[in-house]
Amino acid sequence: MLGPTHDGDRYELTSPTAMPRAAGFLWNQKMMIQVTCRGYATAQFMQPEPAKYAYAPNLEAKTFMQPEQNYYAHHPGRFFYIKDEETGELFSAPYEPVRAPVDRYNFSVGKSDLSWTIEHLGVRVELNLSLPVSDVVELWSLRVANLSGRPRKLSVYPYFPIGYMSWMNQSGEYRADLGGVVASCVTPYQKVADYFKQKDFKDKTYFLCEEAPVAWEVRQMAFEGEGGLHHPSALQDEQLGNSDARYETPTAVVQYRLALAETETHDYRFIFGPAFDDAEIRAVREKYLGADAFAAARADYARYIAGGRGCLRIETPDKELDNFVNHWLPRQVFYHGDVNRLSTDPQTRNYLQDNMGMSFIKPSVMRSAFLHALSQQEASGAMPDGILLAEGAELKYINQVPHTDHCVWLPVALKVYLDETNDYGILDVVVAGREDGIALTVAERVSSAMDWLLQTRDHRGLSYIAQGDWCDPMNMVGYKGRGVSGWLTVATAYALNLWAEMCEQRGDATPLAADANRFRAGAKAVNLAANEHLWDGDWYARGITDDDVRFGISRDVEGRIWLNPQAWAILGGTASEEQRASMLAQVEEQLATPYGVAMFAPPYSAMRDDVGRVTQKHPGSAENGAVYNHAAVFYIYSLYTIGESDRAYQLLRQMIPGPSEADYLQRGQLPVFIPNYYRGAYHQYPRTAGRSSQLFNTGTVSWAYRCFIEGLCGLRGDGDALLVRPQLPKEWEGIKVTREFRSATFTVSIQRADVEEIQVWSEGKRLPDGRVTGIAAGGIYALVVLIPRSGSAT
Ligand code: CEZ
Repeated sequence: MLGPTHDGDRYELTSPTAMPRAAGFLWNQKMMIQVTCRGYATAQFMQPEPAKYAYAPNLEAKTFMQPEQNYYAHHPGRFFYIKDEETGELFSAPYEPVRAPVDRYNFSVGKSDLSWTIEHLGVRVELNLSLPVSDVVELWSLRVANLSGRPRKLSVYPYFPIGYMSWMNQSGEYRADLGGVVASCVTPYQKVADYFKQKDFKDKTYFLCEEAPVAWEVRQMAFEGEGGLHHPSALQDEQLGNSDARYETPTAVVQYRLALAETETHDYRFIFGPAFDDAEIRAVREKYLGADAFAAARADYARYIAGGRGCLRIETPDKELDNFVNHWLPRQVFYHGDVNRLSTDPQTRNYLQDNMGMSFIKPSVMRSAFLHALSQQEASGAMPDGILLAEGAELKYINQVPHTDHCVWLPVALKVYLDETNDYGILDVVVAGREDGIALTVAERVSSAMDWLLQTRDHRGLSYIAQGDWCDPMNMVGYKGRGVSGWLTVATAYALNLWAEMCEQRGDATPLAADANRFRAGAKAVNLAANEHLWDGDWYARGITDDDVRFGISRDVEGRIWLNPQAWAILGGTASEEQRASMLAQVEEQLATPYGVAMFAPPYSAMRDDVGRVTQKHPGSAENGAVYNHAAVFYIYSLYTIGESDRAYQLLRQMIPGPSEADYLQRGQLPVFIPNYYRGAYHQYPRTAGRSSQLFNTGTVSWAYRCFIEGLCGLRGDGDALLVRPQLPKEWEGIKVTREFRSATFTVSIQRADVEEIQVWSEGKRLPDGRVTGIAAGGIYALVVLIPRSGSAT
């Protein structure tokens, strides 16, 4: 049903029904498209806000990308009907809208293209979608092959629904001069000011054909008639009706009448996308619509994606894991750092963590993102809820709700960057404030953010939550101004310690030495407060409400134990070894599922108005007790920091769908990305537990990649050295790793041996403390690492 190609850089699904929402996605810096195995598609482009060129059949709300999207017959998609002209039989590729059970089906997800092969009625249909590097254009190729050994007469109809473009003005027609269907609209608005903002929008959608069709249909209603999408009336006639759409829902269907000799094949190419005017459409056609141009654009795009290949290749006993880590995980990290979730105002914590991942892929991108974020710091030291990326961009949606955690992510992201690059010079870079023009160094700005965290605490020393922390929808714990976050309190300790550590790296003689002392002391005080007010006997509480009610504690029937406070109490140095032991046991007992560790349990079944909107989400979905991978990966990372290698690895592996067929079916997702969540509520709703959200926007991936690099493989930068400290799960005898680090290449063989402690060998010499120093750019280093046989390394 599902498997990798020989080198794992593609995944192939051979059933259109087993995992109906399974999808792949492609992007460039201007657009993103997600296409399901059955042909439904969601595409967006930036102008500069996310916009569509293929719409739903009714007015769509503008919102962030949603999890668990529903697909329905009229959902936007890219489809190809094939009709046998001699018998009238019909099927469609990839599978929708006809849903004919086909003889052979293959959906193949690559890193820079998606393709399908469908065989039915003695005909093979091959589809391929790719993108160019820098334009908003879908490049579609279609090959129709005769397999039947006799001459055939077919009609071939690409069907690209355009949908409800606008309630003000929409139309469409076939344009012989441009060689395809062009639909036009006016993006609806009411305020005069919006006219000026929108007048340069790309309000045309084109579907262009390399080869002129014999007929077309541009009016959706005329196409479907009484037959519906399963059996459109227009396809029952010999030829499409050549109609247009005049304030009617436009569509793009064209017809080719194809006579194929016994073994003949025929190739078609199409392009689909938005444009401002005819001139742009003509130019795009000129540039892309031809065999050579397609081939060149695909090769360029493949190179572009390969530019995000990351810094790690592993060979472990688990081949499916290797595929994921070597191909798909860095690709998803790259996607996040490359386009910031196609938002012009990414949430500050997302922006920082998504770019943190770029430290492993293109560190210069992280560097400039970090400076850009700091330029939007407020005079108080606070970080805003979102970082504006485009001229005229505004804080929208969740960014209009005050969250108090954004400063925490500065040292967290910076640490990864500095470990990877040793670019401590960044701390002296002067950043002018966007609003006030005040010039401060990076170090001064991070220190002022840390001071803000220290100040924004209550009389007990706990961090205020306002209307949310990392958990966006936890909006009513502190909306009256008193409630505090248990997670943010311990996360503050972690942030302060991290920053103190970075300051200490600069040496005692620098002005940062004083900051280091202040923040170390601050972290201590925060931890004392956390232990006094939040420790509940076996784990840390999630917070204390405006009305002084502690929650996330053993007395709670719902929302009893939350993962984040435990994970970050480990990171922040809040928990003693004894406390850690009881937390870990409780997490295992109360939060473990076969699909990963839940964010909290039990999920809420009804509104709790001193916690907020999170409790109103469906139990087990999203933040209401799903296996929310971002929270899970914080925990995994924390486990690696305390040498809990087996626990860490087990959870990390559970984050990736498969490799058993049963697991794939339950998750319903291909192992080509990590989704933001898998359904939780494992005990309440086992039928849906494990189901993927299919949403590939998630802060999880930069941390997951980090866990593989620095945790599992134990290859982390530390000052001018590479620190080698692998943490293999106990069932592994050894692995091989290639790690690119500071422009050098390390090939590392990690093996179990009769040793007491980890030994790192290079050119026959044992390296003290497992540190490789004197790394030369361009150098190739072969390391042999011996790790103790009994359980995990110390
Ligand atoms: O958004 C994510 C945020 O992008 O939720 C995380 C948060 O840390 C990320 O920064 C946890 O809350 O508003 C909502 O209810 C949404 O559900 C968001 O919380 C959520 C969406 O899934 C978007 O990805």
